[in-house]
Formats: sequence, C-alpha cells, structure tokens
Amino acid sequence: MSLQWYPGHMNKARRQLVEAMPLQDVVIELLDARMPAASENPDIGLLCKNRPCIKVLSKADLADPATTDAWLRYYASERAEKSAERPEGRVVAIATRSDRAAETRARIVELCKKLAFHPSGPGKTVRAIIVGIPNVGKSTLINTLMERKVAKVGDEPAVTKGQQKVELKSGIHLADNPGMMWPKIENETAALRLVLGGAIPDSAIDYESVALYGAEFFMTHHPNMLIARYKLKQLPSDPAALLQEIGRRRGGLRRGGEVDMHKAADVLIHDFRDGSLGRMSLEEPPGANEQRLSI
Ligand SMILES: Nc1nc2c(ncn2[C@@H]2O[C@H](COP(=O)(O)OP(=O)(O)OP(=O)(O)O)[C@@H](O)[C@H]2O)c(=O)[nH]1
Ligand SMILES: [Mg+2]
Repeated sequence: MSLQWYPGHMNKARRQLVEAMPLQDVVIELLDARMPAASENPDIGLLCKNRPCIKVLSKADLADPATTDAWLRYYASERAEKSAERPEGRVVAIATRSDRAAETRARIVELCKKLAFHPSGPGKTVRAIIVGIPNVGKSTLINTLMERKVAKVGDEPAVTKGQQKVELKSGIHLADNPGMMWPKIENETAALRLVLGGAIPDSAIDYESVALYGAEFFMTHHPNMLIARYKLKQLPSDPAALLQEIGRRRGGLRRGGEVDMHKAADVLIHDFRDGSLGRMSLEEPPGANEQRLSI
C-alpha cells in the first residue's frame, strides 16, 4: 500500500520554496518528536540541503522524553559526520514544547544568528524559512516567535494554504509555509504513523486500519497506558478486541449492542494525538533500540 495526498496548494508551496531558497540564511525544519523519521519529508530535505538547518522536534511534550533525547544525540553525531564534508548544510536539532515558549524563542533566535549562511555584518538581515509536514506546529512556532497570534493555527492538516512573512523583534525575517507532503508515500508504516499523528486527513486512508495499527503498537509497547486509560481488567487478546472494548466503554455502542468500530477508532486515535494515553514515541533513532519500537 502506498498513500497519495498531495492537494494543489502544496504544489504551489513547493514552487515558492524553490524560488525563496537562494535568499534564505537558515531553514527551520519541523519534525514531529513522536516520529522524527516518518515526519521528515525527503523532498524538503533535497530542496533545502545547501542551507544550514535547525531541525525542531516539535510536540516534545507528547513524546517520551528519553527517546527525544536519543534523537537529539543522533542528530548531533550525524551533524558531526556531515558538517565536515558539507559545511554550508550544517544541522542542529532542538526539541520544543508548547509550554516552554520563552526557551524556544531564545534558542531559535540565537541559532538563526549563529548559523546564518550569508556573510553577516552590522545591519545584515537574517532570513529564515519554516518548513515541514502539515499539522506539525509551524504556525504555532511563528506565533511563539512573534509573541502574539499572527498565523492561523488548527488541529487539522493543511490549515495554512499560502506563504506568510513576518519580522521578529530581533530583526530576523521569517516565512511560514503551508505544510508539505511528498507526492507518494511508499512506506506503509510511515503512512500509518502520519495519519495516527494527524499530519494527513483521516479520510485519506482507511481509518480503522490506522486505529488497528495504533492498537497493536500500544498493546505491544505500552499495555499499562491502555489498561489505565480505559480501566481494563486485563489486556484484550488482539487489536480488534481492544477496539471492541473501547467502543463498549466509551459510548460506541449502536442500538442492538453492536460496537461502532469507527467511533472506537476515533477515541483511540484522539487519545493518542492529544496525549491522553500518555507520553509516547513511535520511533527510536537508527542504531538505538530500533527493534524495541517496531511492530
Ligand atoms: N502538544 C503540542 N501541541 C502543539 C505543539 N505545537 C503545535 N501544537 C498543536 O498542533 C496543531 C497544529 O499546529 P499548527 O501550528 O497549525 O501546525 P502547522 O504545521 O502550521 O499546520 P499546517 O498549516 O496545516 O501545515 C495545533 O492544534 C497546535 O495547537 C506542541 O509543541 N505541543
Ligand atoms: Mg500552518
């Protein structure tokens, strides 16, 4: 199975990114801290590879803290290897969370100035561009950096449809971009994770299969979170049985007692997305305990 979701405004956003790139000093690429690999758009990587990049692991408040630290160590060692051969494309990674706005602001401004590609000098304007997949928190970051709401934010993919430019108090010129996917997502696991995390509309893929994937992952790696959240006496025998149980306990029963599986899927997926199940990561960095998190 491969997944295609590439609405027209993303084509336009891609063209704008190609045009804007030669003027940029720094790229700020947002990745979802719960799934940094699945949320890394290879197309964006190619378009931005000759510019210094701040990889921002957003939504770190929803991810497992130890796994996020492992990802930061991974990017730091990768950077050490790559920066020798490609100094213009240096990479720095930081993790951000919505409840640490002041820290995020200070760190990003400092890094933008430090990494700026074009020669700096008195009065020189630093230009930075924010890129990433849909719903990863780009516009939220713009608002955090501006210290007020200038960009529309929403908990669904493709809220931002056009480029928006702002100037920070520090003098940095910043451009927000619409979330960009790539034309065809070949990796089925990555596609399931992206829908589970909310980067792709629920309608783009069979919703129940996403919930079944999530159910299997949570049963394998976080059984105690499921038991606590749904007040289960024991773990059901398989993912479908878990959805049945959630449906019965959370108002997903149709007349006649049959479980509405779509409703049950909705409950599980949203409990993951908003952190109600608990803080968890779906991926570990290559070489770490990769096997531990795979199903
Ligand atoms: N928990 C948590 N939620 C966040 C964080 N950053 C953003 N969000 C939420 O994620 C959702 C998407 O945020 P946006 O800033 O609109 O995302 P975007 O990348 O601009 O999305 P598009 O414009 O659709 O590409 C919103 O509900 C935000 O409140 C974060 O650090 N932690
Ligand atoms: Mg946006």
